[in-house]
Amino acid sequence: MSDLDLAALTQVALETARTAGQLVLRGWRSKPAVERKLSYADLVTRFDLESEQCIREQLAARTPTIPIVGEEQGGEADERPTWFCDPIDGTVNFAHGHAFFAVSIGLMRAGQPLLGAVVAPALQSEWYGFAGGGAFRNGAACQVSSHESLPDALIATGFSPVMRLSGHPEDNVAACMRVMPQVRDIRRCGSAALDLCLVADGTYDAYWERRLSPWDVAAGAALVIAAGGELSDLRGGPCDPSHGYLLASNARVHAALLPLLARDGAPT
Ligand code: LIP
Repeated sequence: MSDLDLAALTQVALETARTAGQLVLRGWRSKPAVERKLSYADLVTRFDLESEQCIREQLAARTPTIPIVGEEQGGEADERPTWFCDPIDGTVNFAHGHAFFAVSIGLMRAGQPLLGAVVAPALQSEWYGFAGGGAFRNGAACQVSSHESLPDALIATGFSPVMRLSGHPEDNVAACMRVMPQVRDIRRCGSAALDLCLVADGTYDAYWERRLSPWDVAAGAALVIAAGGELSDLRGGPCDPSHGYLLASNARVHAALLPLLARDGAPT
């Protein structure tokens, strides 16, 4: 299989995410034991570890030449196309029995998102697609919304566990306080992968967050591009998923949002 057969590789990512999704669903609402990682807001369960092992075995078997980077076992990315997998994005939700979590598998080359598959088993929903091939939700083609102005916009964001560490200079709360009066409403649902999918299928008009990891955004970022959306960093520059400062939108509200976000200690 050529390593740039994007349609076939999207199918590999989707089938792998479905299998891991079924494994994770068996643990949902089972009150799994949690371990803290960076902080009380950064958790891991045995289902995160088992899901990643399942993903790695499937990808290694079907695409042996493509390196893998994952949230729990890590990995190195170079200029080659590389899989970025998050075994459970939204682990805090999963651990508390909330349905908003997903298995996310994306392929990126040198920071450029190429394709993605995101499976949310408790929501019985899946999103997949690749740049130039379109984006799909549960088998139906989807695209970003057509809202032109902020008062009509539903916007999502999040608060990375890193920033919750005491004394951290960056503050996404101030940005929220600036955005909230300008838009229809804000959502904080706890999974970057799903927030990006909801921009790609037109549910949200935009989503921003700081200090995300490449496995949180690789798949969803590819779907926003495939669905006709816009991606940048918080100053409107090129978005580098390994840097983790991201604004994704329907492209129509992007310019109006940037001035509200490009402050508060954000390096870029
Ligand atoms: C989560 C992100 C979410 C962020 C959470 C957390 P995880 O990733 O997807 O956007 O707000 O704090 O980082 O840790 O569940 O894979």
